[in-house]
Amino acid sequence: MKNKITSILFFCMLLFCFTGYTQTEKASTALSVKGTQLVNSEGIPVQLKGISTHGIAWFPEYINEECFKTLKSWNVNVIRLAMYTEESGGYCTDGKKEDLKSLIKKGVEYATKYDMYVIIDWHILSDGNPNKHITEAKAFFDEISKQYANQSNVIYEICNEPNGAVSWEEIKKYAQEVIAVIRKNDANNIILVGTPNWSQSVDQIQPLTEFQNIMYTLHFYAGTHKQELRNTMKKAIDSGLPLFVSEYGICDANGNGAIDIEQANEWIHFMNASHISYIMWNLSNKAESSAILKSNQKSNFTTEDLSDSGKWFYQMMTNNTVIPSTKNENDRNNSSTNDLTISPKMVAQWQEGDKYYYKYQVTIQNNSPYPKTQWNISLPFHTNITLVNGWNGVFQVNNHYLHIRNLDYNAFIASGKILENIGFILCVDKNISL
Ligand code: IDC
Repeated sequence: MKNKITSILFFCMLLFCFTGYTQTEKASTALSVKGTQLVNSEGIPVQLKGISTHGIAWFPEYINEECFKTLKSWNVNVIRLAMYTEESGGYCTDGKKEDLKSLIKKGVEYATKYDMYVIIDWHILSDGNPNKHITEAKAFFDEISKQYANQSNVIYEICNEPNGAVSWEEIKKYAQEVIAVIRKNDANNIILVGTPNWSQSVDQIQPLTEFQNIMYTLHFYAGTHKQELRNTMKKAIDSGLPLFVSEYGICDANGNGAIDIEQANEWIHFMNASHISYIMWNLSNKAESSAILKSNQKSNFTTEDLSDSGKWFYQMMTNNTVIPSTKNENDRNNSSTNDLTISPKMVAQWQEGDKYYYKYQVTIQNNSPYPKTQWNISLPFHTNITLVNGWNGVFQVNNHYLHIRNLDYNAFIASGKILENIGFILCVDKNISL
């Protein structure tokens, strides 16, 4: 009986794993918050993973369509548009408001075109207390939320990182006023609220119970923030707070210094286990270790264009170490999995000795207007897996991922067509802890 329950549980976890699979998550799906979890319109948990721009006033050049397309091909499903409010070029200081808003408009347009979520980030930093520019914030979010009320892929982040002596009570007061303005125009889209101490003190939150679809942000930099902050985060989640990591880096909190891969991976492991969304800082080639680029390339990046943070990010997002060559349009169509809908389905399960076995069938649909002449897909599981058998593909297991690529006879998928009959059997230890 216990075994049966465990195997049903495992079955559910695998299903959950696939249904929450980010590559098939459509940005057109309206999100909402259920308990601590971000869910899609069918109530299925969703994890957003992506990258934040640097300040759009300083690095506007990365808001270009080809760049967003490139990021989408890395499995990015959310882009954060960071608009500083107070620093030089800031929205509330000497920034050109119309130029900044038109960059946001372009960013939302490109993200939408490539079916990604997009966060409009009111990036307070040196201003410390969000109330300092509350009048401008209300006017800005009034205009923006009127514009995007019917676009379910838009998320509003109303104060990046409150800091200094600002308390949760002061942030809450700010949030209540700004959210009330947004909610008059847009009843549903997700709103992210920053927390005290550079969005780390999630233990101080008294939730904004009068509004729906609110999440609270936690930010970390793996070189500085470690197990202690993860413990704080875990406690907050356990107490029922919906958290969203709208900014993290894998270097020091000053955005520079050595990167800490071990801590970075600890964080990713923890956030995946808790189904928390996370967005890396930053999409630029500034000479600082948090920037993911080191060349002047503005899209179609190669491995050589990436900084160490960028290489880690690409590998974390795609499970590949090297970016496939995009020499010509034809190659690009063939190497990206963007346009493929991958549908794995468990068709049988059984137990033998101390192992559980699961048989899957996979279909791959080509949604692009072009034929695919090769394909390469990755399926994530919640635990390390062992492959027992596989057919109609070349299979490779890497920890909890199963990679499958075409054989010669099924490399070709015409536009709009579905490839069937790919399948595999995997097994896991029955003492597996999920
Ligand atoms: C940093 C940028 C740096 C810029 C500075 C402005 O990386 O190039 O000069 O802001 O003050 C944050 C902030 C984010 C910071 C980042 C790194 O949200 O704006 O960016 N960081 O310091 N919180 C923790 C770290």
